[in-house]
Amino acid sequence: MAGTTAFGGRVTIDRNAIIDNFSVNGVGGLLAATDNGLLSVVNNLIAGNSSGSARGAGLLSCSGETTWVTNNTVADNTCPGCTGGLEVTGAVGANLSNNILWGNDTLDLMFSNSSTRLMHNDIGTYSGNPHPDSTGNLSTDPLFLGGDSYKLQILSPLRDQGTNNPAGGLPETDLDGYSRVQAGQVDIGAYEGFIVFYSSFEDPTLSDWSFVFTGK
Ligand SMILES: [Ca+2]
Repeated sequence: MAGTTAFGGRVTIDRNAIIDNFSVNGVGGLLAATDNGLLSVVNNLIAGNSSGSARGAGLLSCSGETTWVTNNTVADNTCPGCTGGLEVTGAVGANLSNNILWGNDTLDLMFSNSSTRLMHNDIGTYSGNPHPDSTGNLSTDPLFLGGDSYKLQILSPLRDQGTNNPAGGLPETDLDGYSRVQAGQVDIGAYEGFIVFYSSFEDPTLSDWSFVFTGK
């Protein structure tokens, strides 16, 4: 999917892969804003986007009802000389839950509203003062599968570390359409991992990766 722009009213950005876009003067990935409705950004992969002068991953601006940013993976976006990650701005504090913001240029996340709630995210670096209710956040290598995949390795520290009760509720599926909440607790990021079967049930160290499936 190409870079996305949405404005006004209720805005829902749900289950998109926004990958490898470039803008000279605008944001690289996603630009979404509203001044009179709900802004909901759920289950998206925003990766490898680049901007020459704005934000690599994108900009979310909410001055309407509220903003839910839930179970997204925002990684490896760039912007030479500015923020490669995601900027969240606007008059209403956003609720960011279960997101990965990792490996972006300079800053992974920036926000200015001190009502912004950070709940169970994995964030490399950020700028801003979150709401004191913020809890459960990590700052650790997600252990992506690698190559073109931003799914989690089976031993990722982000497995089962999300909140099952984020603001706005959990989506029913992950980005691939698989049911959310495997193993009783939601994973952080756009993909919910699960194990189809092990190559050897007696070997929990999973030495044989060729028979281990994660997500798909
Ligand atoms: Ca899980």
